[in-house]
Amino acid sequence: MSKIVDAKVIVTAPGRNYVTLKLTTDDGVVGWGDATLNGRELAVASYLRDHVCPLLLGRDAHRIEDLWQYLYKGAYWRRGPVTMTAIAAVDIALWDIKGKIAGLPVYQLLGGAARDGVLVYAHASGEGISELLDDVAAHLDQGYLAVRAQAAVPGVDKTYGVPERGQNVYEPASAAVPAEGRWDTESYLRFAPEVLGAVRERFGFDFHLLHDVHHRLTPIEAGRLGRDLEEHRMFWIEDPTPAEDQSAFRLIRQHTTTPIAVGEVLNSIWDCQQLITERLIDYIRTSVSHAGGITHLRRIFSLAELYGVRTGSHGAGDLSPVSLSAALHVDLAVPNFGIQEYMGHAEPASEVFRTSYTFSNGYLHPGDAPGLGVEVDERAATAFPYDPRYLPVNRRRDGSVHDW
Ligand code: GCO
Ligand code: MG
Repeated sequence: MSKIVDAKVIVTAPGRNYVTLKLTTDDGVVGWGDATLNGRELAVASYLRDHVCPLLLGRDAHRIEDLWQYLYKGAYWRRGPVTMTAIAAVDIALWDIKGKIAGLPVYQLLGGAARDGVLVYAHASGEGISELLDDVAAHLDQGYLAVRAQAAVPGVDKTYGVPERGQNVYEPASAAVPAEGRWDTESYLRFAPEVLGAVRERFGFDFHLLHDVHHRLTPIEAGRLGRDLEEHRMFWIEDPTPAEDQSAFRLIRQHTTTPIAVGEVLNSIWDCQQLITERLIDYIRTSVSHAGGITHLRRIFSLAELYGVRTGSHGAGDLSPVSLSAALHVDLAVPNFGIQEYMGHAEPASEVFRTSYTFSNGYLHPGDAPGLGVEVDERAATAFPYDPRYLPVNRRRDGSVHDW
């Protein structure tokens, strides 16, 4: 038995806000978990501090499955991003502890490496097509084998996926309320095939090309986009329609063979049950930190395996390096791995999070340090106090709210 004797929540903003859970056992082992939920950080911090941390003290850190069931079923209120992010943070920290006690990297506890490295895709973007092409070229030069391409839609201010120059975040600087942008579906539907076609024309087909629609379309619009992109041989289009309407994907499927990826806003196996069991998607993108941790993510991925759906975990910069590392351990071990998103983290994140994953020739490897291989510098963290920030809100030309 390794008793949990301390549970602490750390909120820090080195480049952006991150919520980190620190669990300590009576034998002095420390485990780290990511509890960051972009734009709702303090809700998860409170859920942990006020309702979860006190329940952990005195319990055996080795009983990961039992603690997962206890926090999930014991709360009575189920699923949802806040609850599942909090449970994930505990779960990830417990796997970190188990690995450290065993003296093994977490992927070894999950069955060992099923591949030599984790194929990742990078983010390329531009205000216009030529700027995007330069960015794609830069990523291919760095050795990436898969690139996501996003460009600003003409006539639409603030397109998703196009950060301010030189920045690595998709949200505006600190603000007490979210910025509001305009959205126009018709402009986007005309522009997207042109942009992705320009990328293929310039760089050919010898790398994987991805695109994130970010929940903006109706099913029939998504079907049309997928069909228009077929000649560009996309690796996937992501979140073509809002993910919660699972049966909508049937309609998209009837119209296109472009592969579909969904799941970054889903939090449990039940949220994607229909998508997977009816084979409505090709890649499931649930993240380790928003879908109940390593324990629950593995369950989702196992269900997906049964139906031929591959994994494509969310890995945006608003998931902390603890999350990315946990994802890499899972990616290395699961049989139906597809690809891993890798956006990197805006500095000065590396002053707080010391990581051991490495990038080489388009692949990441989590490293062989015991546990997850990420350590958090608590002293450095205190220099970066919480900084309120929000994802933007989208409005259509008539002023009504559209999905961001
Ligand atoms: C992605 C995502 C992100 C989300 C962000 C929200 O595919 O990486 O869509 O960019 O918008 O994680 O917090
Ligand atoms: Mg996305």
